[in-house]
Amino acid sequence: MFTLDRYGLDQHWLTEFEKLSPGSVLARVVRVDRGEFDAATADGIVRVAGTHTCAGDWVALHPHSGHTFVLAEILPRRTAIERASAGSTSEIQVLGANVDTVVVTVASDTALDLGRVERYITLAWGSGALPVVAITKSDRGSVAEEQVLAAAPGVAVCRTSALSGGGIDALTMHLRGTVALIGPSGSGKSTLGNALLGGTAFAIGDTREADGKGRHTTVHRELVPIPDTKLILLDTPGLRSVGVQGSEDAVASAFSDIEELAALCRFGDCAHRSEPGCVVLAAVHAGELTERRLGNYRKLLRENAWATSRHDARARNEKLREYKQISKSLRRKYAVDRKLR
Ligand SMILES: Nc1nc2c(ncn2[C@@H]2O[C@H](COP(=O)(O)OP(=O)(O)OP(=O)(O)O)[C@@H](O)[C@H]2O)c(=O)[nH]1
Ligand SMILES: [Mg+2]
Ligand SMILES: [Zn+2]
Repeated sequence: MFTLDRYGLDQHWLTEFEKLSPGSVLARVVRVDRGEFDAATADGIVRVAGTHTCAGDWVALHPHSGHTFVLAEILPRRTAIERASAGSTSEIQVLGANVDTVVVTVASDTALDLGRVERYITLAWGSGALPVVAITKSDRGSVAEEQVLAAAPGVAVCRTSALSGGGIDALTMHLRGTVALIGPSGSGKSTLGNALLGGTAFAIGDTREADGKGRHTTVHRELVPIPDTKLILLDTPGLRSVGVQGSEDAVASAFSDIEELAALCRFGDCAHRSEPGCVVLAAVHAGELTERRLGNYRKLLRENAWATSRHDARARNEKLREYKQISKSLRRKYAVDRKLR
């Protein structure tokens, strides 16, 4: 039987839904296309017209003519994976909503890019979900696991092979609720998703031998329940860029080792550049912290601050436009009033 339990329905969502006006239908967004989306309801998957939803959202739908539905409301998100999109716009893109675990895939068959791992981990912490690293394709090479561990303090790191099935059970032990797979194109997200599902729900691409880059096979974010478990997978397309935005806390969580050291520096406002009694620099000199990681920490903090100010500036501009609009219409009204007088 089809039930919403398979899509993670719990008391929280029932309570939120009950606050809404009666007559609507509770559903979870499983896949979004332009202006439309598929949603799971208690009676099965339905196609809905509506925008601004994201895979994983819980929504209220209004029955429309025939068997179609329209979006009535998006229930407040418990977590959201958000990135600052590339380019000059200050848009924030939601990659997944109401996710409990974020699996960051790091492929064994491509050069290890620790800076990129740190970005994904920051994105994951910022979502409010718990990050886990899956080192994929372990049958095709090995990455320096201790380097990955150092780049992701406090995060479980599992070595997996979808080909041999190795490490899949160990990874499953770290998963809870809705599980988003994020990572570069070609890093094996969809293949890992299929291994976790024990079937083939997600399309798999091949890797260009020349540069090891993926082909951007997955184009939709899609939610699929794992049979006989409480887990729901969210496969996502590989990202070309991962802009960090919105929360200093996310950077602090991703670099908790540096934050802990910084708390011990002699000066409260230590910039860890050349200050005496700097514990962060001492760790670098002792070889306990890499210069690279410290540099990336600074970079992500800067980037985060910049994205936040850009976003605030946009919000200010919108407000300003609104005021201008109001004062324009007021002026017009007064002009009319004067003429009438
Ligand atoms: N040998 C081996 N190959 C794997 C493994 N996992 C993935 N691959 C291969 O890696 C390539 C890319 O895998 P995908 O699962 O499509 O990668 P993806 O991360 O979903 O990529 P996008 O959808 O483009 O973001 C495919 O050719 C897979 O067969 C693995 O565990 N072992
Ligand atoms: Mg894919
Ligand atoms: Zn310092």
